[in-house]
Amino acid sequence: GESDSVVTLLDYGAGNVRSVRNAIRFLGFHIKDVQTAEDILNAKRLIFPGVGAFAAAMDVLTQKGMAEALCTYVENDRPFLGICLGLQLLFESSEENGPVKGLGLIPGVVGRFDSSNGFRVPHIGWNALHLTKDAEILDEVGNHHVYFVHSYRAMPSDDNKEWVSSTCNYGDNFIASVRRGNVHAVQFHPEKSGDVGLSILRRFLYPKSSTTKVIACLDVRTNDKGDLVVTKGDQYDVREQTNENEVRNLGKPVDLAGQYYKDGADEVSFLNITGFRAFPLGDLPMLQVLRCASENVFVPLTVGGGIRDFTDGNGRHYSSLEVASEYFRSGADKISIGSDAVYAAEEYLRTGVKSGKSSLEQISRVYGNQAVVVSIDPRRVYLKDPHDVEFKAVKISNCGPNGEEYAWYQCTVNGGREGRPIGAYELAKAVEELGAGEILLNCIDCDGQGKGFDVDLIKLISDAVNIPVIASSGAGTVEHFSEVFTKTNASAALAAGIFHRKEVPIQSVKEHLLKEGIEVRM
Ligand code: 1PR
Repeated sequence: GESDSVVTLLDYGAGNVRSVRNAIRFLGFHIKDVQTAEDILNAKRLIFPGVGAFAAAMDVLTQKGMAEALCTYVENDRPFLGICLGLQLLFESSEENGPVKGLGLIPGVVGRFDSSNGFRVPHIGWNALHLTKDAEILDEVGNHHVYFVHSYRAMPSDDNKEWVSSTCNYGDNFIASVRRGNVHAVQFHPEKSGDVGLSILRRFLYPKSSTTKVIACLDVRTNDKGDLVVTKGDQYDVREQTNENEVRNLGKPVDLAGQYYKDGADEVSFLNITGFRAFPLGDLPMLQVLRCASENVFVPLTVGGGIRDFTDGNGRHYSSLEVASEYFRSGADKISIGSDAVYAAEEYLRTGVKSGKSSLEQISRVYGNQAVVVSIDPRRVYLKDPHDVEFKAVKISNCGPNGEEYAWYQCTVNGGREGRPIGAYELAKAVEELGAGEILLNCIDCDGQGKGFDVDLIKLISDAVNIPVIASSGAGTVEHFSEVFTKTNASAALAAGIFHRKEVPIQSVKEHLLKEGIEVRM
């Protein structure tokens, strides 16, 4: 829509931002200038070209109430690009005419270059970046140089290292860019750094064109002998249709995860599918699996299952934050919450108030939105008339068994065992409000069928929220992957059975997507 090509620009009139405006327009976007603090909070994506002096900038921002709005916007992990002073202002303070307090979002003090080491100050000119972590928007920089004009800089430290995405050497190794989730800032001027600079702006503005992701998912649970195995549901039923009726066993979690990493999976997910019964911290094998897997898997690892407040047999209470912290300490980059998020969303929709107590809110507040995925387990409920229910219903591509042309998607808890009075649409929007950074969108009807994703469901949800949606359930051929990326706004596609059953290697999926013109990481 129109809002997709609008960029909100925070220009507090202290210097030249014409070149930033020209670059944004050159890339095909319209500019909406920030007039009030509200404009910041309502921005779909915000570029903040800090120009002029630190103190003057903070004065203007504070006077206009924009400093607080900027903090809220950044803390909500909304798409943000700070440029030059726009990076420095995120820190605690600056020595420039200082000390002057900054926005205080990143630990550290901005200080003047030390010219005694023969490096002239200001640092004016082209220089190389040393990437320290995946900065996404810097992917095309490689060894190209970018253009710097500054006398002050922030230095990497233990307190801010989770933010630093690149450094640059000019007498000392200062911070050249930071990134956390959707929040980016660069010390250099991309609008003055030639094509590579424009590529940085383009990657920020067109995040969707940044690569789609193919995720391998391992549903794990203990089998009847007590071994933790990789299993796979057939519409969530993991037991073989044999008279032993044993839990399907598709392999060892650590070995398979390592294999999928080697096969090119962009992410690996573990779902502890009986987590709702067994207590994960008691369930040490899951943590052990995670510790071992994370030694050989160097793409983001997500773990879900059983993340909620818990009281064990001796009455010892564990908060969901403690459970999640244990998973993070054991090597998870993200955790996913299923059942507990349904209850939190129901509560929020009932009261309209964010209690701040749900596992989703607690964990995203401490670890950032980008560390929390909400996994939705919906089942399709066919309708003759969309107004038969109070929940969002859609016209479906394939009629129901009695010719129904509509359906709503009822959420379930406890691994699909219990239906709840809330639809996937309502849940997705509620959990986005409550701080979820991503949605893992399963579909019980399609799970394990190999007949394709539920494109109607995925389109409904990926159009309803601004956070990334991972399509899941039903992948059976490489065409199913290109179909879901062309027909919906899913950012990733997750599959299990097709990989566990060794029907289609991950590489073949990616080669097919590339052939279809869909950008993937090869
Ligand atoms: O409710 O917070 O303890 O989380 C439980 C988690 O375990 C949820 O993410 C839920 O989706 C998952 N889960 C629970 N029971 C099952 C089951 O199968 N009995 N897995 C289960 C659901 C979803 C994907 C699956 C895709 C792709 N499976 O993991 O792999 O549907 O499958 P396919 O490509 O083979 O079609 P909580």
